[in-house]
Amino acid sequence: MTHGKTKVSTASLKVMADWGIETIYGIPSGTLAPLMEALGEQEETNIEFLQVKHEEVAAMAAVMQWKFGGKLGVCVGSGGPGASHLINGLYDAAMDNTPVLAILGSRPQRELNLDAFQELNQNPMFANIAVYNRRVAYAEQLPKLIDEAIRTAIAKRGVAVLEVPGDFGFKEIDVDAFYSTAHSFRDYTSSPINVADIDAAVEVLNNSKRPVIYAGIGTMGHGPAVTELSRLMKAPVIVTGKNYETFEYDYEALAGSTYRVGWKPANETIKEADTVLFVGSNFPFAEVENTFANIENFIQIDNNPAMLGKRHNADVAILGDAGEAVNLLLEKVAPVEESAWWNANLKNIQNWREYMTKLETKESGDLQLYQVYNAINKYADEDAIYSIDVGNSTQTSIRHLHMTPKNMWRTSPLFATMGIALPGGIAAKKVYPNRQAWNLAGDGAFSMNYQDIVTNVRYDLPVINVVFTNTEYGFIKNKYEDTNSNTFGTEFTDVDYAMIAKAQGAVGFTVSRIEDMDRVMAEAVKANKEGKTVLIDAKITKDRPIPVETLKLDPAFYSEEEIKAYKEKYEAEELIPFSAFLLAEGLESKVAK
Ligand SMILES: Cc1ncc(C[n+]2csc(CCOP(=O)(O)OP(=O)(O)O)c2C)c(N)n1
Ligand SMILES: [Mg+2]
Repeated sequence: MTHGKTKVSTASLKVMADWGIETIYGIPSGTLAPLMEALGEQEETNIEFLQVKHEEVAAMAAVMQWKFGGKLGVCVGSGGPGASHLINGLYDAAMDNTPVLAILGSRPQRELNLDAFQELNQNPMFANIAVYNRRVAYAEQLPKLIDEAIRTAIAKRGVAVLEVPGDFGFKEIDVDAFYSTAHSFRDYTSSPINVADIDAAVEVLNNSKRPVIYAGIGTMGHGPAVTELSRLMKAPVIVTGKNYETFEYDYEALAGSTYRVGWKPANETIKEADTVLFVGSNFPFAEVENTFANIENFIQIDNNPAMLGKRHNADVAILGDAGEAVNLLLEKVAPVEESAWWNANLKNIQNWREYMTKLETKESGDLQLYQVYNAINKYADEDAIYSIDVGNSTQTSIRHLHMTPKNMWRTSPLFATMGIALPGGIAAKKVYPNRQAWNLAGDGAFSMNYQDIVTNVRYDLPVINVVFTNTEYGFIKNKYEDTNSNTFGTEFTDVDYAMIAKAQGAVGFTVSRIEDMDRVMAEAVKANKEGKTVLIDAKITKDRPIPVETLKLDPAFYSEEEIKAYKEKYEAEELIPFSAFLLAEGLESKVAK
């Protein structure tokens, strides 16, 4: 029985609302006219249209919204150029297993395939990444396909793209001619764990002399259990770049992560360990960097069968939830009382921490990035949320932000697109209006999307933006120092980012001396607590953060002069190679002989 008619676009919004969608990010266009009209009416759904200044920001904010624990993000792009502007956000989502819905406008149905203005075959742009990628064929289908796209995105943890011919949304359908499947959605549960696999892992772990736990994103939420297992087995914990908030920064056996965006201890201990317990990780550098070359036993836990053995041949494979598996191991693994391996690791980690602290707590001089973090750590709320860009800020945030499981930190980890952090700040505030949110970005990355500070201001999403201004693409320049004979193309012009913030209605600060950092941060955080979007333009030195993937500290490999030059360049007089700590504990180094 029908009770009247409704517009197809309104019906589609109702389906979205039923799935809990609250916000659509984007820029209006002719091809999106019916959707915009329905959003403007706002009678039957309360879905908000959040207008951004660049569709890339729309896509990135929608994606980061899910990463920060929010509802499914939706972004819209006009047929043609608006759609193609969504690409970087959607590619990040695909590589970071993040559900998102992108709605693309297009020509009205009877104008399709005429090579008309702005018309292009849009679905192939997303064919490489989408788990759902269709064009609506007739108007009445639209609410059903919106539902299908949402369900598929969430179930398959990926990108759903729906192209909608520009006239469809205006058509009318019966009010009871559509439904959403939100109420019947059931997510996958992990498969029950095979006890024989746990026993096989226990056997290996009990016989290992130099175990490490490699804790990937699958361990998120299970920090205490992994820490307990680490203490029980006397195995230091290596984390992956995106998993720092799982552990207390102060955990004495936290070795950080391996490779470039990492810590010294992790890079050293992975070369000396004999057994790795690799939990819920897709560490993408494993094969290319030969991370596990010196490992004798590789035990892997993952809830996805497609991951088992992917990054390294697994001697023992455990399919199932990381938390459950770790708890089963806790019941069965034999406690280790005394361990020279553990002692050497703790001392090595302590040595690294002292070095970090020394840099962070300098009291005067030209501002370096380290002291900016010191001020952030001092003034950040204990449950602060961090949206981090790509560049040195990724590397230095995982070193210098003192995170705990009360924080959240998100970036573009695998696609690693610059420009992600500002949209992430917008999304963080949408998800948690009452939590303090930070956008930490290099000047190059910030320059990609800084037009959208006004979006923070307009929609009352007050974020603390910190721009690390070194007038260069530092992360790339640093790489060129190691690989090229020059650093051509990496420098750029200084810009007054505080003025850019002010021009958009935010509060701007500039700081270039260590002595002023504390005061500026205090003022910025105060203004932010009063509801203002703020920006701190931190004019920092060009000092390169220490490259830990090529440590030049060990006399077994480097001459006295090389070591001296390395220590001087990175102010690292106190750093000691791990091999020395092993030796002091009566252990041989596998690499330095
Ligand atoms: C969209 C995009 N373009 C280029 C790159 C390559 N890239 C990675 S880091 C980086 C430099 C970042 O510079 P900046 O934001 O100034 O930070 P810094 O490293 O100087 O602190 C570049 C160009 C990228 N990851 N993403
Ligand atoms: Mg820079």
